[in-house]
Amino acid sequence: MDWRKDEPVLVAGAGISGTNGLGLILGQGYTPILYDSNPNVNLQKVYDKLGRRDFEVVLGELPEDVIRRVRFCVMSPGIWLDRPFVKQLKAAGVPLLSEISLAYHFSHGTVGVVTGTNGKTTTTTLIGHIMEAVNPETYTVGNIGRPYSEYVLKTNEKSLTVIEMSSFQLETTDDLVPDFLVVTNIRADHLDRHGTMENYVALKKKLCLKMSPEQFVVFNGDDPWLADIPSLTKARTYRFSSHQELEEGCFLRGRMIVLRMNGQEWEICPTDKIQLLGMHNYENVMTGVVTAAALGAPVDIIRRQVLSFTAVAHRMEYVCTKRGIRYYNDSKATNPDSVVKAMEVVTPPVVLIAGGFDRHADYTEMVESFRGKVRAVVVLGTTAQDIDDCIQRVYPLPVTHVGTLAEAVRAASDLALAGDTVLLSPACASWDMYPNFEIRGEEFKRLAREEKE
Ligand code: UMA
Repeated sequence: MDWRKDEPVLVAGAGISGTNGLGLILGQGYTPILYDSNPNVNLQKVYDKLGRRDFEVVLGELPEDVIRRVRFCVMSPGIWLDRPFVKQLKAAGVPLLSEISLAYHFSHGTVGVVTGTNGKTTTTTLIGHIMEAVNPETYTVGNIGRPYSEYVLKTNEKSLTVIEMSSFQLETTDDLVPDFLVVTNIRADHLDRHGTMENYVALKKKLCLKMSPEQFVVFNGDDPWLADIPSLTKARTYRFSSHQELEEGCFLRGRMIVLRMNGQEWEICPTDKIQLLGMHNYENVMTGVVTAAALGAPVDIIRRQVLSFTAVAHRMEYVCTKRGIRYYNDSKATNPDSVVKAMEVVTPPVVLIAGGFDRHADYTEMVESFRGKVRAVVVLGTTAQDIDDCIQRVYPLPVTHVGTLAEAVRAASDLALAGDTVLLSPACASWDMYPNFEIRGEEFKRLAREEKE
């Protein structure tokens, strides 16, 4: 997309994506207009962050004359495309671009995208951790919490950028053709926004459609939603699998992670040497191994980096032990499937803290995974009653309702006995009570650390 520096560009959303997207184009001499539907947005914070205030700001309703003036609109991922102002923009023929697309416009070097439902952050971080040892100019950005716009001007022809992308970001990303694409797995998620599973899956696969034979796609070979990827793309494809040996790709042979590529085979390491727990994490490691190998990383470096890799924050993160009770922060578990994964690795008995923003998820499978592991559940947030109802139907357990995370930690600590684990694994996004899951996780960690010795 080409546009003149004096043509106004609308940047919708004054959060992390919007302010960084705005900062990027402002710094390049373009003419952004910042728009936020929230009339009470803290503009001083935005001005302080950017260190300047020489740009137009529109809050609340978006006036017609602004819609008529703008060349295109940079969309923050949290904005649903069915919002009236978005419909007005579309009707006026204003192109919508994600903040990722905007940043990509200024990018150099190799660019890869990691998407899928679960394991995106761990996989993005692991690919970054392996590739940093090969190429010091490696950046991990995107949904991981580090906006692409903040880093893109540092890139050059030698750099490698690995972008974690959510389905929200993919909705308005059409011109990005990555050098490699990784799709970790598909589970039901964000269906409140995307409507059907088919729409959601199509978003996760859309970037492979324009890729060419010198590029590659890595995908989960055990996931039926992804099986048609080789027929959708001209790019080379590599799979990983925890169920079957593959002719090419990365797979488990017993406990050994094995890489097979270009007719050669290497044993990377046994799973019990990895500092992450659970089959889903072994799958994340296999994804990272095959991606790094396809990028040309030497196997001895891949092995060394896999062995030194530790869990990412807010994902089954050990916090502290108080009165013999272990506290774990899994705030990043924003859907029920992530809680199932937590149940596979947690040491029982567990007192679980769950609940949050309502995305109309089905909790049946999650509650099934509580069997023999969970002693009691503390629920909070908009979904508290739905989770309680599901527990009473599927696997009845004592459930305590609370109003705040502070009350939840207090109640869970009272319910837990020495030797138990208190686990925050909410199954829901945090947006009914917190700006994001990181702040929810930080608060949980602070509260747990304040519990009596
Ligand atoms: N806003 C409007 N109109 C609307 C909706 C929102 O103006 O209709 C405004 C809000 O008033 C607010 C701003 O938009 O001022 C917030 O923008 P945002 O919700 O897009 O959030 P950002 O701060 O830009 O953070 C986003 C991602 N958030 C979402 O996708 C909801 C972050 O992912 C991401 O780390 C960040 O960009 C950098 O790329 C978070 C997330 O929860 C971690 N992601 C979901 C997930 O992982 O499941 C998708």
